[in-house]
Amino acid sequence: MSGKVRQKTSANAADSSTQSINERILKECHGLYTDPDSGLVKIGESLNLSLLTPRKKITVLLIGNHSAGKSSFINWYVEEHIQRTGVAIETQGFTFVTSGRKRESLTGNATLHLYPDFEPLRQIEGVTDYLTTEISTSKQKKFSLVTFVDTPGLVDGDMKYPFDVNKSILWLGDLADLIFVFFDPIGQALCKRTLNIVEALSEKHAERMKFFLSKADEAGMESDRQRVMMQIVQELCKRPGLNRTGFDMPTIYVPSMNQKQSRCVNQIDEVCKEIEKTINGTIQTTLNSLERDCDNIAQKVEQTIEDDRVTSSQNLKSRVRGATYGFLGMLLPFVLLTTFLISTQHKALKTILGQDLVDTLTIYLGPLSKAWNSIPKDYTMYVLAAILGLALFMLLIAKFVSRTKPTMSRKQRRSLLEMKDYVQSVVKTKKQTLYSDYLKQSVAEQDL
Ligand SMILES: Nc1nc2c(ncn2[C@@H]2O[C@H](COP(=O)(O)OP(=O)(O)O)[C@@H](O)[C@H]2O)c(=O)[nH]1
Ligand SMILES: [Mg+2]
Repeated sequence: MSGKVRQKTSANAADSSTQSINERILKECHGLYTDPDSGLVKIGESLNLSLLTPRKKITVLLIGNHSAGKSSFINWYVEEHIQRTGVAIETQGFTFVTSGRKRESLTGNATLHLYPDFEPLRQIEGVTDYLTTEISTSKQKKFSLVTFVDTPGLVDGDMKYPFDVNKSILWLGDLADLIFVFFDPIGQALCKRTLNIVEALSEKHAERMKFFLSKADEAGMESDRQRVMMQIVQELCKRPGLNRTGFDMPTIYVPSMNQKQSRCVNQIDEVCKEIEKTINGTIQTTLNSLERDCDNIAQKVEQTIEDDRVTSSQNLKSRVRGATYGFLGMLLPFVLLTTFLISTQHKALKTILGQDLVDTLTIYLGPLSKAWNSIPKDYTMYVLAAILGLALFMLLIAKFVSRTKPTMSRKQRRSLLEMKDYVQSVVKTKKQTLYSDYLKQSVAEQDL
């Protein structure tokens, strides 16, 4: 007996330790993205890369008819009476059930602050007033890694919801990692509204959806249960949007509610397994995305530096070209003016340049200055103006071709390289450690 107890305790200890490893992995990954100084999101922004921050928990959306046992399931999972059960349809809204440091209830506004991803829900009129968050301190099962979203019970008929339920659920479905559909044998198991929503959701998220026959203990004898299942599956198969080859539908019930002592098989553990599977999948995806994002950042840094190098060399070419045109633009009027002055034997020239220089220039520029004499006197002004115009034009070209593009400062380049170094060494090493922690733990789990 004592052996059994010890075995159980050690299993529990292993469970809580693995839970904390997974929790830690997701938290640390989240931290690597959101750190205000060196977070990957911030680094990404500076490189024009938009990176998605991984979530710390998975989101499980529960949908089903009114009274299908959704809230009771959450209470069973969390092992705390958080959600009121058997509630009237009119008062039902959406409840986020999550773990935290203290028991607390949040209003719609606070909920949207806590879950910024869900902020667009505000656009659906009236929803905010029907949103709440229940924070529980429970650490049961994998609750510390799960956020349940309990939805209003669905019914057919004239029931008026104070907001657009269908739209809200479809919208929540986009953000959920898992969508559990509860069909119960007694209630309106085949409520049209539920089937419509299920069909619409499965068009986009078929692989995330899992169906369960809830409150299976109330289904009566095995034959009755089979009939109910058949009916549900038949209804589902009628829906073209739900083109699945088969419907796996474990039968579940909250053990403590089995008042009639039904001997029906309870596959409620399947639900827990689905949750665990999704958590493990999320951890792997998160770590893989972390690696990919690091590679993308490093690549982008290299690309940016290469682009900058190309720009720098283009800038250098532009400068050389600009200087050449500029030099020509300056030289042309100087040469021509000098030749002109030489040709006119201007005195000022001698005073400015001195006799020797004028003599040298006369030797070199003599032939050109002779050209001036062939121009009729009346036209010299025009020719001069044209030459000056040409020179001005050259200077304009010089200005135009010497335009440069901005390049990085040395400091900027250094900080880029630091980023690359950071993601390639620090973050990747961290990722490696987290991955091996995860694998060690999951292999150990299988050994148990
Ligand atoms: N026998 C039995 N009753 C259940 C089970 N789950 C819930 N109920 C009862 O069914 C009623 C509706 O449950 P609730 O969780 O509020 O359903 P919801 O509307 O889907 O949230 C409540 O009176 C529960 O006590 C179950 O597994 N077995
Ligand atoms: Mg409920």
